[in-house]
Amino acid sequence: MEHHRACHLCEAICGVVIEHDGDRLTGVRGDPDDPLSRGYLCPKATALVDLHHDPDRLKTPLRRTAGGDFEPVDWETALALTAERLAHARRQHGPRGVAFYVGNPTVHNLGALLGMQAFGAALKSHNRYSATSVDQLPKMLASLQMYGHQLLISVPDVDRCDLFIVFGANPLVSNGSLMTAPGMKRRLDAIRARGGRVVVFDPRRTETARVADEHHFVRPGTDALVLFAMVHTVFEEGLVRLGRFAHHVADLDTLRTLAREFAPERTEAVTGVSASVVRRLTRALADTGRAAVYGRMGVSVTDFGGLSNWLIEVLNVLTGHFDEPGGMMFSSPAADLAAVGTLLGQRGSFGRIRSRVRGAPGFSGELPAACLAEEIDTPGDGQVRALVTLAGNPVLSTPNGARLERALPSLEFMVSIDPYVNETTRHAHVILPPTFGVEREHYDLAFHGLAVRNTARWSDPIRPREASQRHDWEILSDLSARLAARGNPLRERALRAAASVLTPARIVDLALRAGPYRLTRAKVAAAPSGVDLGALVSVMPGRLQTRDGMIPLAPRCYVDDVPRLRAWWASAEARDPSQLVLIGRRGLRSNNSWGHNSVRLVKGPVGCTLRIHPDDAKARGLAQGDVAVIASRVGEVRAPVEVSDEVMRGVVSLPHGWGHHREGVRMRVAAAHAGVSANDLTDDAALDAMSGNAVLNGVPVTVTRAEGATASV
Ligand SMILES: Nc1nc2c(c(=O)[nH]1)N[C@H]1C(S)=C(S)[C@@H](COP(=O)(O)OP(=O)(O)OC[C@H]3O[C@@H](n4cnc5c(=O)[nH]c(N)nc54)[C@H](O)[C@@H]3O)O[C@H]1N2
Ligand SMILES: Nc1nc2c(c(=O)[nH]1)N[C@H]1C(S)=C(S)[C@@H](COP(=O)(O)OP(=O)(O)OC[C@H]3O[C@@H](n4cnc5c(=O)[nH]c(N)nc54)[C@H](O)[C@@H]3O)O[C@H]1N2
Ligand code: SF4
Ligand SMILES: [Mo]
Repeated sequence: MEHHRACHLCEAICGVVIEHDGDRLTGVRGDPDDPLSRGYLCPKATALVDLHHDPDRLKTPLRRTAGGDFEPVDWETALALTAERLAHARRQHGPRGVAFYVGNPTVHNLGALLGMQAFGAALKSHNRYSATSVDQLPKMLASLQMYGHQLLISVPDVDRCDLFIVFGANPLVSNGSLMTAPGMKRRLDAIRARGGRVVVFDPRRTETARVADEHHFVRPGTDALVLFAMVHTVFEEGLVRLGRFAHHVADLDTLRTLAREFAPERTEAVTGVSASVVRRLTRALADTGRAAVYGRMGVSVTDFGGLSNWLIEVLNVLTGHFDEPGGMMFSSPAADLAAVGTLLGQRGSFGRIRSRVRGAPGFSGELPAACLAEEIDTPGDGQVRALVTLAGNPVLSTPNGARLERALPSLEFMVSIDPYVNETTRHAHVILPPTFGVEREHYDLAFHGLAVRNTARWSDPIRPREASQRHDWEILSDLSARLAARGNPLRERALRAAASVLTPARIVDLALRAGPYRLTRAKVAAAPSGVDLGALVSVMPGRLQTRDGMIPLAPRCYVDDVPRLRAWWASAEARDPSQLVLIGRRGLRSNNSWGHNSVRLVKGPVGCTLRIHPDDAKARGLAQGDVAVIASRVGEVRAPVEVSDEVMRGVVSLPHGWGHHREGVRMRVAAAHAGVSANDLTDDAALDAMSGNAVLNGVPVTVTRAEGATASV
């Protein structure tokens, strides 16, 4: 039998056809009729099958015993205990005392995405964290500052673009991020086939760089200087082309003044990108009708992620590639999360709250994830004493995860809503495992809104869940009702009744009806491969949400951050040239920290290796297969060495999401391919001070040879 649905493992949301014989999934292939993915599939899709049948995946709630082990308990016991302990912690320690960390899979999970809103409200925590601040926060901040809404996220119209300039993204491996565009190889090939060009700026000659027309090494963390140099060139060479936005932008003169000091001839020594490259590409950008500048993780999680993301938006606006076909456009989703946000008064906010210990800025009610450990291990009023994690693994995914790992056992109570006992959840007192993948219904509320083509697709579950299982949204709404009722049974009953009416399916239906195409859930569900709603269309200035309807080109927070960039620039010029810096790397068969329990995904060459340039290796007496000791301010790990000139001199690359050797982890396949955690090296003290985003790239490290050890790579 065949079951059509969306792959929920990454942002590409590929249409898949799952082959099954009732209870057993037997295979997965790309759905050729899906209007967005058109049959494309990556190797990770096999995890949909493998993890479905994974014997380590939890089906029953677990409770920690006095001896420190876990025992299975029934749902009523687990949920009642959780609600009681959370309410108790809140009473004892106040709204800051209970923290809530929300991980990445939530965005790929309709029920969790919706359920966490109500749960967050019921928990009333003033200590919220998510993977946003180790990822795309600076892009959302730029949207909020310039377009007035954190979810008005511009995406490259790759299918009509003739010059695609990429800063710090590797879509051939990541399959695209803040750019839902399955099959990027095909789409990039198409740009080149129509005579267009692809240009990549990356400290590593990545899989994407290899298929591009041009690749330029850029020193990690220096993109803001390259981008400022491009803005400088736009002004200096008279390349401003505002087109129909000429009367919709503000602060053009402020921007011009700010960019003055960043002549490409001055930035090249530190960035490694020559002035001639900057000038030539800036001219090409301004002179190409359909062009886009796009940036992702590589520019986001650096010391100047905020400035870099702002400057990328600015460049597109300045050169006439904002909201124009082939440029950076906006999707028009059938169910519009941004519109719902506006309706609820949630356009986003910045700097309204500050973290207790170091005063780091909050974004949309969240504090930087890099602050979580110190909020737990620093005594005082407002100290975090209880924690809820939902679909997150911050021990492996946030900077200085080892510090968090040391802090978690001190919590009075911790609950994890998660299908695995992993590096983070093993510290929980209660683990509540939800349904997974094909077991639940699905609609990509977030990713249709980031897609390079407007489509809509509803996925039914393969069968109703077992009576012994709970969906994420059921777990969340149950806990919400118990917490919000505060012991009043009548109230609790009323809240449960409301939740049983306003199910995720019902909410999607309402949002579709209210959306621009006036669809219904039934209409979308009638097309199991999805509904095609056409290419992206221009929507601005109509959808701008800024108060005055203008696009400010120089918002205050960025202007105020320029002196910090200037100071850093001066110090970088004086830098010791032998100092290595660490960057990350994603693998095609790896999915953040939680795909490694699939046998088919971990087989083959070792994933967790340190890549180092031949000259840097030689200077340290390192050869292929040696084990290197990599040390940073916060920690030290050992990894096998791969000597390769694909990384630029002075840069080493280690993937994140590994390090499954930790005691108590119940993921047998992953533990047998443990690797080490890059986030035992990244530094929780190093934030993009302006935005509060984590710094995961450009981390200073030393690398030495581990005596007597070799490894097979
Ligand atoms: N050094 C370094 N660190 C990084 C990055 C990097 O590039 N370099 N990347 C960062 C990025 S971009 C991200 S998004 C973060 C991710 O950071 P996190 O979201 O904290 O971590 P994940 O590895 O995605 O772990 C997801 C967790 O969700 C669970 N899970 C999976 N599916 C479901 C589900 O349907 N429901 C529930 N309840 N749980 C589920 C998994 O078992 C796992 O425990 O990591 C960041 N960390
Ligand atoms: N296979 C696979 N796919 C994934 C994931 C996964 O873990 N595995 N994770 C998913 C998630 S959560 C996300 S957010 C996306 C991320 O999607 P992408 O951002 O496309 O993926 P990355 O591989 O992190 O790409 C970042 C690139 O930036 C480069 N880089 C590092 N530092 C710098 C710098 O300072 N400047 C510049 N210009 N470049 C730099 C790195 O070498 C790398 O090639 O991928 C998603 N897709
Ligand atoms: S690219 Fe791979 S993991 Fe991502 S949605 Fe498509 S099949 Fe799934
Ligand atoms: Mo991410």
